[in-house]
Amino acid sequence: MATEEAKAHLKEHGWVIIPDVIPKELALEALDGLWRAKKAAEDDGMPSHIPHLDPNSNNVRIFNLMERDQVFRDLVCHPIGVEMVKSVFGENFLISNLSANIARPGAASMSLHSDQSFSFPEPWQGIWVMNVFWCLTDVTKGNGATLYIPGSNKWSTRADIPSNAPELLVPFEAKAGDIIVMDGRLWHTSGSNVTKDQDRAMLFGYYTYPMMRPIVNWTAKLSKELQDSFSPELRQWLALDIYGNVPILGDMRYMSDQFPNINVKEDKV
Ligand SMILES: O=C(O)CCC(=O)C(=O)O
Repeated sequence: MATEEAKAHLKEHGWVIIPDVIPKELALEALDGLWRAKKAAEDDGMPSHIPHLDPNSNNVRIFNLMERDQVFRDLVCHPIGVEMVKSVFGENFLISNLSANIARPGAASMSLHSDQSFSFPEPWQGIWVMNVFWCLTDVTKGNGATLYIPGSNKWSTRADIPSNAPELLVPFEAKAGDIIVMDGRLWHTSGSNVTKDQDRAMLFGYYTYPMMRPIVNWTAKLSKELQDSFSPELRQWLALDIYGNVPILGDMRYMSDQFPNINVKEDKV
């Protein structure tokens, strides 16, 4: 179970690191799965270097992990990650994407961004995006830890980004098996891997408030056989059923219950 302190830290600072969520052996198993997924993606003709994201191919990007291995489906549904997401969104949310970045020696920073700014127009007055980053290796400043700007979860428009933003970046250092939970408004970038021989691998679960259309159209992407194997809960989190966007904010009581003291006269027909 996640602690109340972790939830309060996330709410105030826009991030929290929760240590030892999974054993290191499982992190290693997921890392092996990532390399298998990279090979499978290449066999499907999908590149692992995305030039508009990363300056060079030492950042290895792997997408569509929901379909690749049970270990990834287990991690994106992990009770502690889900509990943290629910602590912000409430009971309803969607899984929007599940991808990974292995920063190999020589990897360099992508853009400074907040994940919410990619998919939601400003002003960002609420939290509509959440990330759970799974550390599959130890993550250090030297091997390319994600860099973030403290306090940037309070910025609501691009005009709030100071001109010296890169000088304000600090690394999220963590161990294999830890998770870093981030509010989608926190501005961050990938760090440079300046080591000679250490890979830094992270898996990214991207969750949204249920009004947002997922980045991946899971209905189109995942095989019918795989979809049919999912629990009702996972089907709901992937918006696989008929209603992807269930209204949850309104007051749907009958008007007579909403305004019990008002006697509305019915017109005679
Ligand atoms: O690899 C990282 O450290 C961060 C990646 C990231 O922020 C992204 O892909 O949006």
